[in-house]
Amino acid sequence: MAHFEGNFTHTQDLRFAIAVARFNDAIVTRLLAGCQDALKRHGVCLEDGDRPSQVDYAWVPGSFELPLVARKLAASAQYDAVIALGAIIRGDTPHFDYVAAEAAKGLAAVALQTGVPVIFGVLTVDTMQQAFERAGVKSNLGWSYAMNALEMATLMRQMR
Ligand code: INI
Repeated sequence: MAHFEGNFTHTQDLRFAIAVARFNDAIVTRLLAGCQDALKRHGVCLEDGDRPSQVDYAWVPGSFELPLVARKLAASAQYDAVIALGAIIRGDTPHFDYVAAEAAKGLAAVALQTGVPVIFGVLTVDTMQQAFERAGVKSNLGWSYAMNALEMATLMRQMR
């Protein structure tokens, strides 16, 4: 009987790409900091030093652009998982709905097309306050996105 389950301990050989949307930068940089903190505390090397960095970054203007860049990263076959970070905050126009729908659909499609886990690290909230609460003022979902990436990356390695 096969039993596949990801873990948070066998992390030393993993490679991650983080695609970061600059829009709502005050929120996204906090998500990124939470994400990096969780990766680092689970043994992932972030900076070139004694060990080569296990994480690369790609910056895009907004969440709408995340799927294209996530696909490029995932298709490169260099990464065990891609983490896409963004923050979409509802305004007075329907713009939110278009951006949020395309980001969600696009990132899901990338994972299915490439077979590489893509973590949906895009906050979709009604207000800036809700965004800050989820980006470090209360909890930091960036941390959870990193844990999701670790779990999926180690799971996929087991299933090879
Ligand atoms: N991009 C975001 O990441 N969050 C938003 O809240 C947002 N809003 O509300 O407009 C947003 N728009 C920019 C969009 O992602 C593209 O960068 C832009 O439309 C150019 O393609």
